[in-house]
Amino acid sequence: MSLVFYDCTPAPSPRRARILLAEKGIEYENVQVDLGNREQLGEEYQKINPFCTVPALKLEDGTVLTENSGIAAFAEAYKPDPPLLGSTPAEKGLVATWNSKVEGEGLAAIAEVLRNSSKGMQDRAITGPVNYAQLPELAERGRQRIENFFNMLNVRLKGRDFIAIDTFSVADITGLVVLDFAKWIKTGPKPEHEDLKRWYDAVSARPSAKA
Ligand SMILES: N[C@@H](CCC(=O)N[C@@H](CS)C(=O)NCC(=O)O)C(=O)O
Repeated sequence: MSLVFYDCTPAPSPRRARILLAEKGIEYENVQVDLGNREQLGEEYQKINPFCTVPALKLEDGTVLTENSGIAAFAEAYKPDPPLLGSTPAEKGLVATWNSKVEGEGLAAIAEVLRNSSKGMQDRAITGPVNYAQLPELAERGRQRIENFFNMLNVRLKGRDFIAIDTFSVADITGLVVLDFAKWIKTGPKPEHEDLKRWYDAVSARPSAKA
């Protein structure tokens, strides 16, 4: 039995895992879950992932991993090269720190905007089996947060090729997905964010970015 990856190609969260698996050269069977038709909330998919989200990765022994962090931890142990979570203790700490920052301040801010403002997500402000109403103020706040995030990341990237450490890591994967996801809410780096744009052009050119 091979690995089975539950995916929805246009969505940002499964793309994070696809890029990571591509960097590692890990192969899998791809199963699409139609988020547009709310297939993630259906009985069949809930049997696989009761949290109703993608990505999910089913391992050869039937274990299902339902979080990007878990998929990354599995992949690093399953195929250690190239390391994407850092090699030394300090590197591992830095990668976890920056990945969490990019996820919490970048990805979450954009999701806050989209989920609290788009018509198609009216009762879906938070993922999962329970419906939550939109809070328009969170959408407004998310827009402020993402602009501050771009400023912060531009400062971090001054004189650096990668976000967390001296080599490409999962923090760069999350960052790349955040910048592309920002296009969904029609924002992105400003002309003055030269370091952020230099880094974005370089990571976007990696073959895995197409995964
Ligand atoms: N913590 C999860 C979050 C996954 C997530 O939020 N996925 C979104 C797609 S980007 C989803 O499944 N949405 C389903 C929904 O909106 O109901 C991870 O990153 O692994």
